[in-house]
Amino acid sequence: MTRKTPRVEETSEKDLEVGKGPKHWAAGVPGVYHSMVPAVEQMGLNRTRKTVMKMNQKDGFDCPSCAWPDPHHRKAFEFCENGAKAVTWEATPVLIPASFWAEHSVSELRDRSDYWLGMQGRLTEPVYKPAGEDHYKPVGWDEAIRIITEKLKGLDSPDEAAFYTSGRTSNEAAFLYQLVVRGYGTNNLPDCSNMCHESSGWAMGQTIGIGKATVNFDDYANADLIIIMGQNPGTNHPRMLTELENCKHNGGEIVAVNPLPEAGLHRYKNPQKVKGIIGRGTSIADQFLHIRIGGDMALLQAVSKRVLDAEAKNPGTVLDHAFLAEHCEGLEELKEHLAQLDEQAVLEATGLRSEEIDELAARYLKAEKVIITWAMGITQQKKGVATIKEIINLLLLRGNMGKPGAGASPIRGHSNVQGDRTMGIWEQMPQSFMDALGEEFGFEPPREHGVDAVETINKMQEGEIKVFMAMGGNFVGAISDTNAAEAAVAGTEMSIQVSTKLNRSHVVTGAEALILPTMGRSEIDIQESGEQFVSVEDTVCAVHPSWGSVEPVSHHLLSEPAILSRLGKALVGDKIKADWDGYEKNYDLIRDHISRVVGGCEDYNTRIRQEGGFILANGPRDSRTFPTPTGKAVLTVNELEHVERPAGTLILQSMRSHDQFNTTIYGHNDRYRGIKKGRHVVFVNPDDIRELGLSDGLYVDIHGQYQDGVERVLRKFRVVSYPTAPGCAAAYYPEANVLVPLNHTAEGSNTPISKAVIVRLEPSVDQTPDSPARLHAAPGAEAAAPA
Ligand SMILES: Nc1nc2c(c(=O)[nH]1)N[C@H]1C(S)=C(S)[C@@H](COP(=O)(O)OP(=O)(O)OC[C@H]3O[C@@H](n4cnc5c(=O)[nH]c(N)nc54)[C@H](O)[C@@H]3O)O[C@H]1N2
Ligand SMILES: Nc1nc2c(c(=O)[nH]1)N[C@H]1C(S)=C(S)[C@@H](COP(=O)(O)OP(=O)(O)OC[C@H]3O[C@@H](n4cnc5c(=O)[nH]c(N)nc54)[C@H](O)[C@@H]3O)O[C@H]1N2
Ligand SMILES: [Mo]
Repeated sequence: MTRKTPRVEETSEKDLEVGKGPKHWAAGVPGVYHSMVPAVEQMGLNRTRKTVMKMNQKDGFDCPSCAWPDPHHRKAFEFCENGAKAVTWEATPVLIPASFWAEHSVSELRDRSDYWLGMQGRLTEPVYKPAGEDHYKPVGWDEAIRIITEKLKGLDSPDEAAFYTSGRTSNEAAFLYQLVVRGYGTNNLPDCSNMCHESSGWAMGQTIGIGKATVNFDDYANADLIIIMGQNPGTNHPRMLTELENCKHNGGEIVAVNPLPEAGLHRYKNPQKVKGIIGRGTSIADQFLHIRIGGDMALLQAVSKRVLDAEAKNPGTVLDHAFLAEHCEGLEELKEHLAQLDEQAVLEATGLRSEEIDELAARYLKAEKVIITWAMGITQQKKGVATIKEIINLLLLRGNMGKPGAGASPIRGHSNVQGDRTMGIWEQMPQSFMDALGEEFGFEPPREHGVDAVETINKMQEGEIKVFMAMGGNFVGAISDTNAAEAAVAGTEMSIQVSTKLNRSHVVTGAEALILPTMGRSEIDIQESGEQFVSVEDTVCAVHPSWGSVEPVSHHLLSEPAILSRLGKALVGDKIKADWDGYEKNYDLIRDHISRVVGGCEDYNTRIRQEGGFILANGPRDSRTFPTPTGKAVLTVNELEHVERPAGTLILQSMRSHDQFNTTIYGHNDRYRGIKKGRHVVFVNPDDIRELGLSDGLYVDIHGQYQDGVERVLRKFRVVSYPTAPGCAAAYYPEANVLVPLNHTAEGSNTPISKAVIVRLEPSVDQTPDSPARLHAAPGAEAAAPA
């Protein structure tokens, strides 16, 4: 079954094709077709049947793509095009052969693209790169664990190591990981969430007492109004479109707020229905607000002000007075603050007309049940935390929380990023969690907070973090300021990656480096006590089991819990009361601990086995109880600020194409935006193209304008004339990370501001399409294609 020599062409941007602007519909026949062809081609019919069709089924595995929840009544095909891509990429029977490591030096691999690296196939054996050498070489599992343990035990302090987690890690692995790390003695547990929904966690924690969505799955279809802000569900949460369609069928309205007219927000053809396949599909957004980047805070304040003005005109009829009196505080301060709101400043910040804001306010006032959803367009902003607090303000004013069809709904990214946090993957877990952990395992956990993602790079730069371990993910590829980050990692003494496939973080390494290959979620996990399952939590707090369904690609692989049991035994051993050998044999033993340590997870082993799992309790959603210090939800006052754009510059956001999962590049097309065979593009509004003296199709160098003396530039990106909001440009992540300064982070959450970087576009010296594109330079050097 194994094809050992992948046919992968290195990327070249010379064949780039640009179509006619954004598509107006998403999914439909092309969606299903596009997903099945590569699956069958790469895995064969049998493996495709066992993977794609087992995804999100009750006896199957949780789709490893996004965190969108599953419906109660599941169809035979409970997957989307991008879920199929994710599982094909993971379950591919293409393996990296043992000869690979001798054939390719690490420095040679550093010149390869993320796409090429990922397409080499699955990692199957642990490999080690000694200091001073340029090749990884195979090592046994025992030897790998010994090398890591020796290094960690030799550090002056456990705080000289950092332990990253990406959001695919299961609850069982996450719980074990934080136990190993805290047992070792540090809270240095940065995670992908630091770069993702951290702003949501902070804003919601401070206002309603919990950093999670206050809605259930059924609420989407039952809302009168759903406002979608800074999110592109057609690409990143495609199954959400079904619920939006259901909402519309039930008479609900949908408003999209986005600087880009994204395909799925406009028209949707449901691939699950014959009507969707042949018909025109459902038109999704009733109103589209073409907002300027970073303008959401102003928009939300302006809508809240209109709500308060309506109340002043007809006292007693607009606000939910009973709810506000019983459950909220801060109303008077908010009223006073918004009375001063300057409409001119709002129009400038949003780029919208007053009438458009009036229309949104009218829709909000008409609706009895409102959900506001959001994702990276809101969180990865300087004012991300404040903007989400304004979302909460607007919802609270009319009691849109803790009742059916209403609530706040951050839509998480990675499939288990929320569960990882619940299990203790956070550098700042509350002391109550530490108490429970210490009690359960008979030790004193470290109490001081650890470092987040950005602080990890800062401390590497200062030489204070010397060892970096990652449970999945691609930290150097995902974090901002690529060149600085790569130099920082290259300056460490050891880096360790637990991974399924190769990526940038395996080739930009510490002096010593290890790769520990692991099983993916689609694979059957057999241990001494029998077949194991793991569990995950989705974006609406539903916790459910996930059973692998295909043979692992190699029997040398260990599961994540097995790797961690072995590391825990060697590194922490009997310093704490833990049955390290037992955890690997039987994951129920890990879940027993989770029952006793993690709030809301009591009787975990029983409840996870109920059909469909269980839903974690959530005070604001279930009973309008707000676990804040005063027991009330807090309406907050936030000073308005918008992104300044000096003359001659643009505000650049970095986003995902339709053919990628974060730093994993599946292919080079962005179908809904009309881009084919390339990624080095910058989308610019036609008026800005004219004003800046550029032209559609011109190659430009994108210069970052952050004033800290560091030159940040991406060379030779093609200008694509596109209906992005005036003054706003867009390019793809991770390439654009070169332009995001490390310390350019959101206030309060320290999340990199990936959605608003000020840039200047200069025509490239070389305007020929056929010079090879090279994105990655040596760590520390300017990342550039040949000039
Ligand atoms: N297929 C696929 N699925 C994924 C992922 C993937 O890479 N591929 N990634 C997963 C992860 S980890 C995450 S976090 C989610 C990400 O899901 P999204 O947040 O949808 O991802 P982005 O592509 O970053 O899109 C951000 C959206 O915000 C808009 N935006 C940018 N700036 C602003 C602004 O100032 N205001 C407003 N209102 N909008 C703005 C952009 O135009 C874009 O539509 O998706 C998850 N699902
Ligand atoms: N400029 C810019 N930067 C961004 C963003 C942006 O919008 N713009 N988005 C940010 C966001 S929202 C996020 S979440 C981060 C993402 O940051 P990460 O989560 O670190 O990155 P991914 O690309 O999702 O990680 C992919 C790698 O995970 C490994 N992997 C896949 N499945 C498994 C598994 O089952 N087990 C293990 N152990 N490994 C596995 C594979 O080796 C794969 O190469 O990036 C952030 N960075
Ligand atoms: Mo994310």
